[in-house]
Amino acid sequence: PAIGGEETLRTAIAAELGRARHRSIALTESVDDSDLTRQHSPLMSPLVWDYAHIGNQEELWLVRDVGGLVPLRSDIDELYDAFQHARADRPALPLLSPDEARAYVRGVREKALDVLDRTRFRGRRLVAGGFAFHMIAQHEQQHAETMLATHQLRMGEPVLHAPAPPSASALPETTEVLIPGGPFTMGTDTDPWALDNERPAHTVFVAPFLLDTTPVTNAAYAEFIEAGGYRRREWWTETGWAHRSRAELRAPLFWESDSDGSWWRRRFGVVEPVPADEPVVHVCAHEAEAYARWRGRRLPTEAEWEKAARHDPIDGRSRRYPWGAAEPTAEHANLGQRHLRPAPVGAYPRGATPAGVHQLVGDVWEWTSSVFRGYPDFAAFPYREYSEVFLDSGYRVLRGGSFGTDTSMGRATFRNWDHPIRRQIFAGFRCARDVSPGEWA
Ligand code: AVJ
Ligand code: FE
Repeated sequence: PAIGGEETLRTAIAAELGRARHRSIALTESVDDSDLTRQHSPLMSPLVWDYAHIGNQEELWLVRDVGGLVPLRSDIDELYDAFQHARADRPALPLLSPDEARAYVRGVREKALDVLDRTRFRGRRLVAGGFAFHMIAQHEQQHAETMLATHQLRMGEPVLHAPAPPSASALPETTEVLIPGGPFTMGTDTDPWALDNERPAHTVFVAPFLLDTTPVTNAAYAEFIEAGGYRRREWWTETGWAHRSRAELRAPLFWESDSDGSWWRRRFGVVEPVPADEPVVHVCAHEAEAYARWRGRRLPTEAEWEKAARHDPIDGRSRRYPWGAAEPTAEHANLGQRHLRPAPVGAYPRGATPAGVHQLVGDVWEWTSSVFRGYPDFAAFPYREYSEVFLDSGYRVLRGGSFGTDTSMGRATFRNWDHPIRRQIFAGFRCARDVSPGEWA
């Protein structure tokens, strides 16, 4: 930013940190202490671990590294280092109690805000443009989505409440659109919020392809089930079929069928009929691939997804968001835990790309066919454990964010990744296909 903009940036950062804290407090104050310290699934940490871990990362980066201050608690670093203890082992650790964790994160935040007050966003790369503060705000928001997924796994009475998302106001004109072939700029060198794996900007050539204008809906996914999707081996990859058999997959996670064949789902403690026109959520990459093959489709690659979301064929540049440069509002996308569910397809016409691809950002994370790799000349920054240690290890890239993802991660360069078998994340998918010669000429 311009030097005169330092105060503006400082105010914006304080607001972002405040928003993140507001959300993690809401997610932890809605349940009692036993719910905070219990493990709701072996895939997840106890909520109180996420909460203190958020504070610990903020202490490591903002208080100690950026601020050069003495540790508030150096004795607990090891407990909250995600690489020291597997999630399943975390409940047995001598963790801070809920009250101790609250006092700790509050103490860290006070110091971090002092550090913010005297930070100049120049010179050191760690703070240039506000980077370390943006990174920590996004880190807290990422854990807020993880905590939301823990809430979804939690059994018991509903404790989280949110208004219903908007209904469909304008369905896309077509079910698929042609994304023309040619080069585009993937990733970024300049986005002040971009994390290491989104860099550097580089040119990628993408062959022409057809992309669905919406994510796959529950109704469409139910047709796959009714067509024997889970019983017919021919739609599955070899790895996918082996997993489907071992895990006895029969439907998306949290779905149950009635004796009359209708589908119900449990969503944050509420059991409700599966809504036909919402994007399907809580499917793994193998289920997504089997569905796509059944429909004569495939998943898009990560580069295809990003090109559809960013490339402006008129000026040849890459946009920050599918709809352009405007920051995401409630009109653009279902992000930010405003609604505790995906919105029906067609609910966000203002968030569509100029070519007419809807809801690329928000609602559900979208599985891609790409393994999580570093872009050419990837350099870990500021720590290897954010991205580098996960590269080239069979993690699958997911794009676009979900209803549980904060708006600060709604930019179309943002990359998420997980094991292809994971279903507790808010993940769905959309389909793509090659253009046959002569078609769409
Ligand atoms: C980017 C969502 C895969 O939760 O493992 C949180 C984010 N990294 N703390 C994860 C993250 C360090 C990460 N994902
Ligand atoms: Fe973390």
